[in-house]
Amino acid sequence: DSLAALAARTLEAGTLEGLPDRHWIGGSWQASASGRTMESLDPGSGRAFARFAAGEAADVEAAVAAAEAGFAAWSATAPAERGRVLQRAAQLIRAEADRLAVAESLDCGKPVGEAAGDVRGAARAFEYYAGACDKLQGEQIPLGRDYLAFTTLEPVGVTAHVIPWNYPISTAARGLAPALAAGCSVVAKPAEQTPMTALMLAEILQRAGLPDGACNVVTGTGAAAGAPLVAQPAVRHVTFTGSVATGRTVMAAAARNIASVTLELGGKSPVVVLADCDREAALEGVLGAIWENAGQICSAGSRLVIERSLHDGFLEELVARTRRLSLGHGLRNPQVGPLNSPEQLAKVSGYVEAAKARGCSVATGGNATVDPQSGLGWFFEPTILDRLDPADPCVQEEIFGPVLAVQVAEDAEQALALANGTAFGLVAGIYTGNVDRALALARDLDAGQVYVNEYFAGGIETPFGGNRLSGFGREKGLEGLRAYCKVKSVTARIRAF
Ligand code: TXE
Repeated sequence: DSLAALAARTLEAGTLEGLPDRHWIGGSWQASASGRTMESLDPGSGRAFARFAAGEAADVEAAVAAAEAGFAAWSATAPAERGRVLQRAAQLIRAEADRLAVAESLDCGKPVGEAAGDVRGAARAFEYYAGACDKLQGEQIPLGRDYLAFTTLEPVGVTAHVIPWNYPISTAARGLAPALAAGCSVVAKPAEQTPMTALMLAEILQRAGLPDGACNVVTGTGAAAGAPLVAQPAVRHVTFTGSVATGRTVMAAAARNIASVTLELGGKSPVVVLADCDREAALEGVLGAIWENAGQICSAGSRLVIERSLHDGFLEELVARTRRLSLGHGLRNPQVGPLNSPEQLAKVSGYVEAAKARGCSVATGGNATVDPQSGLGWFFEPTILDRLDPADPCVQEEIFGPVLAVQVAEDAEQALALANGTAFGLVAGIYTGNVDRALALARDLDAGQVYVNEYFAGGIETPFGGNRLSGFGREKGLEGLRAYCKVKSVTARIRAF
């Protein structure tokens, strides 16, 4: 098919023609004020495939100024017309899906089939929020006959979106679509490892009819471009997805301007598998929860919490299926691609080497590796660490790679305690055939979202976000619009005439 053909041509050429190489500011491509550029690296080979602008404070200031002008135009656009623009954006994303997916795979390393799914999800985000533009209604508040009181929802203004490298187009879309739906303008700062699809999306939005400046994208490092962006006084809301450490810095910067923030930080999400589950569904669920995007997912099911009576046979089968996973360059569409960067590979290796040194049981995998076809790239074998202690660093800390930590529970009650036993609270999965246990666990698990009998169930319609160190605020769903709206209440006295 056309996606496979484009992926094969791109793999052969080592790059994709016509990739963006500058910032998108005020409706056009702009070089950095400094003239500096950076290299984009292909994680499957380690080779540079493109250059892009290395943004700094001057570029950020230009983008925020453009966003202020863009806000005036976009917030004055009739809601139904805003909806049409976002709907056209969804159509254009679908029309250009193959190219977006190949660019995403090349930039991130992820299997091109997964990237195609991310692109479909991005189109769906614009479609979903397109329908919300003309439904952002306030309320009428009863104060009796002599008053008329109502609320209006106003866009908060210029919003900043700091995007990580693991799901670049998905994260951009799930932030930009609701912000634009609410009438806000946006400045996005994609991760320096993966700037391509956010830039492509900005140009698509322009073609869909977005006014100049309503969407801007500045590329560059977190320190040089991200930090000045989140510190801009004109930025009224910051949506950040990334590490806990950077989340703290971003929140502190926003606090100086009393700007609001949405923080979607890391996780160490448990998949609780009870003895009464549908074993096949649980096996597939656990596999997908950790091997998708090579485990580089904030909501990865990176811990398997399993009842002892099921453990031995389940693990044996899990290991067998894990060993059968294909590994390779993302553009060949394997089941598992490379890690995104040498830094990420070093982080994952560090955790697993330390676990080995502590004497942890490695049920499968455990080593850094390369693309079997080219001998290149930043790969790590899908790894299962069995019967870990609840205090083990591989249970407590986000590894962000293809490493599954297994914890054994005596019963459902202990499974709940183990599942809740980290500082994170992003996602939890449950596999059980017992309705009471499913509902009790769904109630008691400390997580922003719970999946019952299908990990990653749901979509743009279902709110997503974390508790505790996983952050706060909710993206996706109608909840995801709240961050971009400010409520005004108007109370009028009606005097006799
Ligand atoms: O994250 P950072 P990194 C976790 C994961 C990973 C670790 C480190 O465990 O191993 O974080 O990854 C921008 N002001 N997650 O170093 O620093 C940066 O340019 C403003 C989980 O890549 O958080 C990028 O665009 N912005 C996660 C974005 O922040 C700054 C996804 C994320 O980078 C900045 C990614 C600053 N001072 C990593 N410093 C998830 N929740 O899904 C950096 N940035």
